[in-house]
Parts: sequence; structure tokens; C-alpha cells
Amino acid sequence: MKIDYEQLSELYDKTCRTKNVQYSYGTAGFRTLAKNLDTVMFTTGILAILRSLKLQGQYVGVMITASHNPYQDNGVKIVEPDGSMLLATWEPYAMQLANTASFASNFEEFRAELTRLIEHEKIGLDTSIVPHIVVGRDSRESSPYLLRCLTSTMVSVFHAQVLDLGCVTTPQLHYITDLSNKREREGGSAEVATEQDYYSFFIGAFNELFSTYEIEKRLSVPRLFIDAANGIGGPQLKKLLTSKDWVVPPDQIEVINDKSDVPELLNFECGADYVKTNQRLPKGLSPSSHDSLYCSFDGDADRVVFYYVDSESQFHLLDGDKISTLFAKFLSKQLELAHLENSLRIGVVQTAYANGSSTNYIENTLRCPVSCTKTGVKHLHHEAATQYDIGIYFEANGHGTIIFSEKFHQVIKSELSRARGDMLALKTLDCFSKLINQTVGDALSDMLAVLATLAIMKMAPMDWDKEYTDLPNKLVKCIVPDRSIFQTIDQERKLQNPVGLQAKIDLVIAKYPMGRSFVRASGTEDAVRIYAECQDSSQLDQFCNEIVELVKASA
Ligand code: G16
Repeated sequence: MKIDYEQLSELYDKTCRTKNVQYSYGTAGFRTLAKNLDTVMFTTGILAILRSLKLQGQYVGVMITASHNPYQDNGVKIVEPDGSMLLATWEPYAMQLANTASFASNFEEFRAELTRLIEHEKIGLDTSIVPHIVVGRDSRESSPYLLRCLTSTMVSVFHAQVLDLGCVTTPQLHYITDLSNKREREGGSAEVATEQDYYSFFIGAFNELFSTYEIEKRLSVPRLFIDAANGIGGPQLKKLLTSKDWVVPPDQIEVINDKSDVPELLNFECGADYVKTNQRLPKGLSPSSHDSLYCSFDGDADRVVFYYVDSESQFHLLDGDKISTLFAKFLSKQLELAHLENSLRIGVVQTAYANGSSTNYIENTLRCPVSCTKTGVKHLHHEAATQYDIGIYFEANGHGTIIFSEKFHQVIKSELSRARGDMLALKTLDCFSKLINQTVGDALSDMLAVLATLAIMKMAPMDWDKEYTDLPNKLVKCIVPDRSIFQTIDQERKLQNPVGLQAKIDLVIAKYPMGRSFVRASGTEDAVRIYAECQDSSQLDQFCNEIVELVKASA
């Protein structure tokens, strides 16, 4: 392939209007005010092309989203051919290219950096490899313009094949990227992977699980309310609920906060992040009955949290920790019934945000191993995929999934073919591994898996909740002049910098029974996050405030 540098130079001058902004590839890609993203979109489009060329032209995904952030923000992230997050060693390239375009005084400087990268990664341009890209965007108003910045060079300069999915959820983009490559590998099927494949696959797995148990096609809760955060999850969810294969009666499910066409309502006083942080019902919802189950997606539907309201009108949150413990209990039981508990290793991956009670419950009641990683799905996913055959990972904020190993699939297949052991448990494990999106945390697929688990275990929301009681906890955001000075160690549980701050935090923690607190800079917002939990809810505000004051004084 011959890069048309003249064309590239023209597009560079036309597109890269934002200058002198320092870009950083954070917890989930680049994320900042949408008006500052043209330059980074341009360079990310080029980087995705290079990644595809490096991988012999496989489909590489690019998603335009700022997920839970306010509507003025946007962002972009690259997805590997198997649907996982961009390889960590390529994140610095993404930043280098973006910051060169941002600070360079002319196109030649950018061209020199691009050439350096191509040579460093030994990307052969003199081959007939055609780069393949899948692009998707969430419902933000700024996304169509940013998409044009992203894709401007793809066809004209790099002769790429671009599959534009239009508006999709982030997990749909991950799933379709993976599926597109699988289809290519299986002999270049003429059929292009679509959203429809996604719905068919997950509805199919859900129905199969219900049929295995001969459960009537009704949810175990009388009614489910789904808060779609006024994001892309709303329309995509409705496509699922109106699909011809979806059999749950419409009177059981109601979707609220589904105005994805009103930009400023996105994530506004609703959605998973709002509900988890404020521990209260989202806007637009008043409790109807204490039997109902509620859930909230975030803006791009890659997170979900559940909740219910008891007979005393008390709000109860069933967050990512509760979801992983529900799955850990259910799947451990199935392994035991199938006599596979010694052959297949099940474990749970959490972050520092996990409530101390959940960790205690998993280790001491369920007797499952627990690992802790840094915040960011990429870290949890890697741990779950490399350490366990059934790796359950959820961040407390509701972002997560379950990864089933190759060994798991082989063992289940072989046991099923020999008709050995408890066939119901084996079939359950098999169906469950299909019901959960294997590429990334997915609000839709996680929701289906929770609904199926509750139906099979005949559990009401309060049964699920009472397995263990959360320690009172609080998460606050603190705006500081420069969040980058807050550097952590020990999976973000301790601060290394500013020097001396951790020792002061430790002195405060020691005053509160069962106290735990940590401070870290957000990788998606310009803020520092402070988490605190302790035994006595009446002391929580004071505990948290003391830490906030320490942070402010050191900032
Ligand atoms: C992203 C990441 C999550 C992370 C969250 C908050 O979520 O994918 O892993 O927990 O940001 O990260 P931070 O505390 O660094 O801001 P989302 O749903 O916004 O893509």
C-alpha cells in the first residue's frame, strides 16, 4: 500500500483544528470535552488502521463514546480483533500520535512521527493487505462529526474497508468486531456481521436456558423497570424486546429514561453511575411495589446495576459486587452438581471499590478465590481470563462479565457427549457461557444472565440482597487543580504521591472500626475519586470528609 501523503497532509490541516491539548489514553481510551476531540479522532483513526495492518488486515473496532460522562464530553477507544481492549503496549503509540498532532508546528513533524511508528512496529506497507475497521458510536450529538474526523483518512489514504454500525452500544461494537473476524476466519463468509446477529445470539441463549429448566417464559419478578440513562441502551434494548424471538410478555418490562434523542438528558440524574454513586432511585422512577426489580444502564450500556425498594420504602442497591456474588454462588453450585469443582477453577476479580463485606462473603462463605486489580475493565478482564476457568469480574460500578476458558469448553463438551454426571448442571453451564458477552461487560447480556439466574434459583430481589450486608460506604469526587499528582501503588489501594499523604490517611482510617478508604485519580473525568467504608453509618460522612479535607490540602 502506498500512503498518499499529499492527501493525508490536506486532511490533517483540515481536521486537526484543536492544538496544544495534552491527550491521555485513560481507563477507557481518550475522553474529554467533545469540542477538543477532532485531532485525537484523526490520529486514532490512523492508529486503528496501523493496528489492523499489523494484524494482517483483521477487523479492528473503534467506538466513539464517553459512556457515563456528561453530554458535553465524548471519547474514543480502540478494540482488538477478538473484542478485547487495545493491547496495552499500543496505548503509548495512541498518545504519542495524538500529542504530536496536537503540538506539532507543521504536517512534516506529524509525518515523521507516523513514519517512526510504522518502522518501529515493522508494519509492511508494500503488501496487498487491506485494513478492516468496524466503527460504532453512541447517541451523543457530537458523535457524527467526530466519526467523520475519525474515518476521514481510512478509505482515501489507506484504502481500508470500513464497516459502519451506526449507533450501537459499546458491547455491541466489541461483539461485532469479534464476530466479523470469526466469520472471516471461517472462510470469509459473505455475510457481514450485524446487530441482528447480536440479538439472535443472546436471545437464543436466554431462551435455551429457560427451556432447559422448562420455566414458563415469564420473569420471576412481577415487573422489571429498566432505566436506560437516556442513552443508546434505550433504542437498542427496545430492538431486543420487540424481536420476534423474545418471549417474555411485554407487561413485565418497562423502559424508562429512554430519550436518547434529547442530548442534555444523557446520564442526567439517571443511569448506573448516578444510582450507584448517590444510592438512590433515578429521575423518572417512583417505587411501584416492593416486588419489583429495577436496573440502570449507563450511557453506552456497558454497565448495569440493580436495585429494589422494600416495604418500608427503603432503597437497596444490588451493584456489581452483588452481581458477581450472585453468579459466583450460582455457578459454584452448578460445578459442584456436575462434580467438576476440582477440575475447573472458579474465581472472582474485584477492584479496590469492592465492598469489604462482598470480599469476605466470597472468600469465607462461597469459598472462592478473589483477586484485586486496578480499576479499568482491561485489568480485570486480563486477570479473569488468565487465572480462572470461570473468571467472574465486576467492578462495583456494574461493569463486568464472566470469562470461560478454553479448558472449560472442552471439559463441558466432553462430559456432555459422554452423557456423564448431572446433565442439567452441565447444560446450565454450557448455556450460561453463551448468555454472557465474552468480549466485555455488557448491560444487556448481564441483565439477561441475572434474570435467568434469579428465575432458576427462584430468588426474589431481597433473597439476593440478604446473602450479605454491605458495609456503609461512600464515593465522592473531588475537583483538584492537577489530578495527575495523585499516584497510586498496590492496585490503587495506597497513594505513593503526594509524599506523606497516605500516612495521614492511614491515621484517619485507624479511628473508624472496619474503616477502609483510598484515593485515586479518575482516568475518565478530571477529578480525584475518594472511597470510604466503615462499620457505623452515622460516622461515614465524617470519615469521608476527613479524607476529602486531606486531599484538598495536598492538591
Ligand atoms: C470506564 C471504565 C471502567 C471504570 C470507569 C471509571 O467505564 O471502562 O472500567 O470503572 O470508567 O473509571 P475512572 O474511575 O478511572 O474514571 P465507562 O462505563 O465510563 O466506560
